[in-house]
Amino acid sequence: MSHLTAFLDAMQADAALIHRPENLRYLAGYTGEGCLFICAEAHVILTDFRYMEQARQQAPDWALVQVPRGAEYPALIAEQVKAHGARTILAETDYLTYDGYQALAGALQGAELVPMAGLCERLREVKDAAELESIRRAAAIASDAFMNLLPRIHAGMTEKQVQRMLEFEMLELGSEGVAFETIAASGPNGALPHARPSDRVIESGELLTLDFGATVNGYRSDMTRTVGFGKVQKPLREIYETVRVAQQLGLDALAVGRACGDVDKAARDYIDARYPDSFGHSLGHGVGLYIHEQPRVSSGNTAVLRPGHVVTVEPGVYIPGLGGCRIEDTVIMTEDGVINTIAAPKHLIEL
Ligand SMILES: [Mn+2]
Repeated sequence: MSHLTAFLDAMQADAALIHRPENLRYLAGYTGEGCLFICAEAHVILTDFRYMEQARQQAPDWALVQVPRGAEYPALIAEQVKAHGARTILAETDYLTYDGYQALAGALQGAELVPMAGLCERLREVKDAAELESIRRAAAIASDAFMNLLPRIHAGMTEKQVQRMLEFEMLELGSEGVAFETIAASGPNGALPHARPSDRVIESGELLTLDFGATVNGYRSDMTRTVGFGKVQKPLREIYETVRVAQQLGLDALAVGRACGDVDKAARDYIDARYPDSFGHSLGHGVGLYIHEQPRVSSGNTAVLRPGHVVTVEPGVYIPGLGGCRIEDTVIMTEDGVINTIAAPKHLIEL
């Protein structure tokens, strides 16, 4: 079933308007600007001159409406609504700006805008074969880039230098861009889970946490590896080993039918017993067209893992003043078990 067919099946309104770029891509395969109008008897891309030819090529089954220079989208959307007699129209009220919503509501006299409530995002949770292939390719690029990076980095380099090398390598291997802002956190910066790469010089004896991903066909991968330089200090080695074991416990806990919260707990209990209050974020999250999407692998989440879910497993330990460690894989849930898309090793590598 196509994404659009599934959307129409789930759509409990006369029509829907789609504005999020990722959802335009998901439903229409179209990567330009504009919006979608969808109802039972029509599906339409509204865009301007700059994207008409692109829309024709990427979405040959969709009707096209060109928004003329100087014209406003709401008036043309209102024409579609009127032409198809729609009374209730789903809209991405969690994405539209206040001004955009007001303009739309003003133009749609006699029709009612209804919050979409994450409908597209719920459909996107379970990936089909083509989506999984894109994620696997993105994961392979990131993992290969990391392995190519290892022989080329050393103590004395800055976090930013490592970041640039890693991102260049991913682009060389075919990534469309980075999946999100690369994290490169060395020494005490490792205690900040989302540290931004700085001009700090990496020293011997320290750990460096690299959290990064590649993008293929708009689909992302997510991985984290922590590497050591020289002979890593003993307290940091102990942290590393704790995180490594916890990450494996998390991976081992993954199973179709299991609640996400139970997977989080499997890794969290192990860390909490050794480093209380040092693992302050969720174990993982869904990955797809967004780097963070459903399902959340977090404490107490009763949502159940299903075939086609793609989730990360990424425990960490963060000790202010000392440093930290995180290890992360992106995995695919299938009927026959779990596929780990990240091949890079997880023992402590000392460069
Ligand atoms: Mn992640």
